[in-house]
Amino acid sequence: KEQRLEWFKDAKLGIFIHWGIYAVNGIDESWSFYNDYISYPDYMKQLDGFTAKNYDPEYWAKLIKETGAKYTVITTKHHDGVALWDTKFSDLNVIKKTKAKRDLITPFVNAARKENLKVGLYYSLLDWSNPNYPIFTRKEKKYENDSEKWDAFTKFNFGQLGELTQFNPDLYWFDGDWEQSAEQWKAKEIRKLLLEKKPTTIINSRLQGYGDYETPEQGVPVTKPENDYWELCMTINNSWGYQPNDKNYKSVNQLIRILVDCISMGGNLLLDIGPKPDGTIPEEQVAILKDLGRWTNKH
Ligand code: JFZ
Repeated sequence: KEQRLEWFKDAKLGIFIHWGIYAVNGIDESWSFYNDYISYPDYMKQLDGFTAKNYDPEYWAKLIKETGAKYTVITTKHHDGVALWDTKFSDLNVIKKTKAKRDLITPFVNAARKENLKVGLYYSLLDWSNPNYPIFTRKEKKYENDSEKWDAFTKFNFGQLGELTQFNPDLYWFDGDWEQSAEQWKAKEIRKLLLEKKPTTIINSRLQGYGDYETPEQGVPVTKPENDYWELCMTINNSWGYQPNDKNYKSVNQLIRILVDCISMGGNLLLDIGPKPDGTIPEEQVAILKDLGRWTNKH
């Protein structure tokens, strides 16, 4: 058994947070413009409505702690390329482009640590907004076979990842790896960089084979996954981000059943919530998390 994965093996429950400008219109995170549901300029107009005015990271951390979760993972940048921390590698960040005007990741990391939670950072490897990234939408490519542009993009990714290492996260949750190969992402080098900075950090599976644990899809796996370390990630309703029209919340009984099924096969549940653009957590989600906590704290 690997020492660095020990806390993860025992964690059982984690809380995932998808927070981004997509919460302003309450539409699909990034995919809405990729799939042409909304134009790119209209998607980016959501920057104006993202205020983080009532963002209370201490409250978030306390609420997460109350669920009985041992770790939490927050989106630092989704496929839309909008960074929630003060990155110097792109102006497309909430400090420069939204009324939030401040780094939203640092206070969350600090608050979570204060509650003794392990902290994970979600980072999308692909960035549909970046001019040096080849793919724009389902229908539109920015370029094909341009190694200079791709090199520039790789430098950009390594630059941003270097910044994320400064948060000293316990876990990296990569996403969007499917659009390129391990060689193109330099997945091996990414892993090396992150472990050099922090030998105990762990990496999810979406790094083209260079991760530490398995992430079964959609639902509870029918049989125990082969990897000793695994995590099921799941939405609290049917959306990753905040979508006010999606009232399809899972019941607490359902969630407890899913959690117990994961635990019985040695895995964790990473349950996702979607805060509003002002930083408040929708009341339905707060109620579910608290109810869940009442159960986990008894068992
Ligand atoms: C990805 C994202 O595209 C999505 O927007 C969200 O952030 C989610 C957590 O991750 O979507 C995926 C990618 C891979 C799987 C499921 C959803 N998968 O392998 O099951």
